[in-house]
Amino acid sequence: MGLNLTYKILKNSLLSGELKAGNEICVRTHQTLTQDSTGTMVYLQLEALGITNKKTELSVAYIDHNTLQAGFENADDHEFIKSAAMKYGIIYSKPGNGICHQLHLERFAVPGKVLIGSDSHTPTCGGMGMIAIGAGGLDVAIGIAKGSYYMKCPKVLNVKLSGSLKKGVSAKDVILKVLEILSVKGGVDYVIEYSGEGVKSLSLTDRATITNMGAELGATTSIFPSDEITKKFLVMQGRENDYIEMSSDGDAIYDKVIEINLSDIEPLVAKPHSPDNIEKVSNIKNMKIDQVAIGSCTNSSYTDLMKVAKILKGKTVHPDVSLVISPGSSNILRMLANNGALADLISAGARILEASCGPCIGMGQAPKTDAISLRTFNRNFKGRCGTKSADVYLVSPETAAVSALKGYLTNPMDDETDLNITLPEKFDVYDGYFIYPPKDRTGLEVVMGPNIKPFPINKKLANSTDGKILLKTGDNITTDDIMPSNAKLLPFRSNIPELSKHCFNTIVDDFKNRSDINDGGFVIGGDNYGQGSSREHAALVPLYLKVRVVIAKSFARIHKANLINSGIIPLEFIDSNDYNILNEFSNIQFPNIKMELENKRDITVRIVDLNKEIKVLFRGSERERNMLLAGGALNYAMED
Ligand code: MIC
Ligand code: SF4
Repeated sequence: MGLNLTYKILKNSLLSGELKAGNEICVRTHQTLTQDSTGTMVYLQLEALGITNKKTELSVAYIDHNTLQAGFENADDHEFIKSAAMKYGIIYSKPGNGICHQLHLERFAVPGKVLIGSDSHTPTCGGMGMIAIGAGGLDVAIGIAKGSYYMKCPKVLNVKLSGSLKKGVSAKDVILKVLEILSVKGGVDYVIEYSGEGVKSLSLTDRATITNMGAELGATTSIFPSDEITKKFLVMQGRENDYIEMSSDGDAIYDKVIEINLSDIEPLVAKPHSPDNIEKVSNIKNMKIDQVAIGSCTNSSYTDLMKVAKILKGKTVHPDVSLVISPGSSNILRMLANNGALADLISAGARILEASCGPCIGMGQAPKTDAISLRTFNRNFKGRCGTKSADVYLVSPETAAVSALKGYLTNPMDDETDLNITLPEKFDVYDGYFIYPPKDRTGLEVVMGPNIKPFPINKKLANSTDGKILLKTGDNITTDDIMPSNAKLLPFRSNIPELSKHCFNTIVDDFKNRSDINDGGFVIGGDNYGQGSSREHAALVPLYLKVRVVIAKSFARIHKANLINSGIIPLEFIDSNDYNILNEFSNIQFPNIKMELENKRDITVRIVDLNKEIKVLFRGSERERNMLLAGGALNYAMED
């Protein structure tokens, strides 16, 4: 029987374990990427691991999130990351060069290889036919140090595409369609593999838009075959030698198949406050908008921005709308400048930001109170834009641009502009923003400013533990809820004590206080607890606040790995009705937690106030159990 593309690459990269869905496997990490908001932790952890050299073929440290330098903190972080990159043989991408995923796709992604990145949208490079997985910082640090990555062998869901997109409909609408079908948890434990005739009608950056936002499905990653279109993109980037053709075998088997005819898709929108809350643009009438933001790792390619420039050319943005545009890379921005498209954008009244994440992570451009903001981004979680009362709608660049002109959410299918974009034969590549490590790196030391504080490390697991339930949450809690991120907080990504004052602040304002009074305790969650970002701060900060266990109905993949890495035990309900009897501020006890975990038994929870016992369970590998017993991944790695 034939292999699908996912298993072909995993097989070629397998270091240990059996390729069987659900098993733990260890794969070779050919490449890693970090960005600055998670990167400081990665390099602090590399320091703690005491290595001297990276074990990957290529590692890149990007600066793209914390580029607003309102104080010394972000600049200190950049300097620290640069010095660590030079010390360990890692390429450093200066601020202003662009968004890590867009840059990696343009300059480094190689079909058939494995990339691990400390950012949940690392799957963007799956558009290039590589296995590209988002992971917590410590897993990436270990990936750099050892050249390997442990993961749960995924199931593979095949999305078979036929037809081609109608004018005004774009790749963003395709992934919004997939989100409508599968929901924010429909991809959990799967790699989403695209195939079929329809694939040929999608450009490389269209494919990257789709794999990028596969993160919102909870998927391990998403992947497209590497074909003539991939080759054309690599030739354009002057990287034709990186091309190899890769696709699934004709008789490949999949765990699940869904079919989508691209010709049936209409422009779609994800309504507040979840990327799977999908509606047709044509069904929302008379929705006045205040802000339009175009960019992010989902939709900031040359083609996307050229389409926007064509729509805006010779017209003026509606007087009540603020339009901001952040290009994906410095090369894209320079090409727009050289071909006149940048002038078209500015003449229409757009505000041009530097090539970075910008408003996507609340780094400026927070909209006004109660605003309606249309964004070409990938997440519209409440408060993420920096304004709690704002409603964010996720749309394609075409929908965003026509709506910015009209002042209302508008269907781009009604716009007459010719949206055919001819790609240049050669990208205008300038690599000067990349700083390469010197050949002789002896004696290089890292530079740490005063904002860089040590990160918390857990202790070996005790025989028993007890205390209060500090918080009980509902379903689909995001890492933005657990550890919010915005222009005020991002400067403290290397300062856990400072961040801890804001833990769970989108849900309650006094979590730190609750924890301080009770000397830590426990958190109860619903389904898909910890979806969204890869930020391990959502585990490190609770660790600092002495959260010992989280019990949930189910966990999102990266967050669960981050909890285990920090030695916080993620437990799942056996009977989901038990969720209803655990109340905020109840006292609970885990009388035999160590012995039960060691012996793979169900874990006993005694609810003191009700004088009742329930059983919960730990779902994880032997290695993960041992990590929890050791008090987290670092302690475990040191024991090794
Ligand atoms: C995000 O989109 O939420 C981020 C910011 O890129 C995060 C990383 C982080 O929190 O630093 C992600 O997606 O992993
Ligand atoms: Fe940056 Fe936004 Fe992409 Fe995260 S989702 S990497 S914040 S552009």
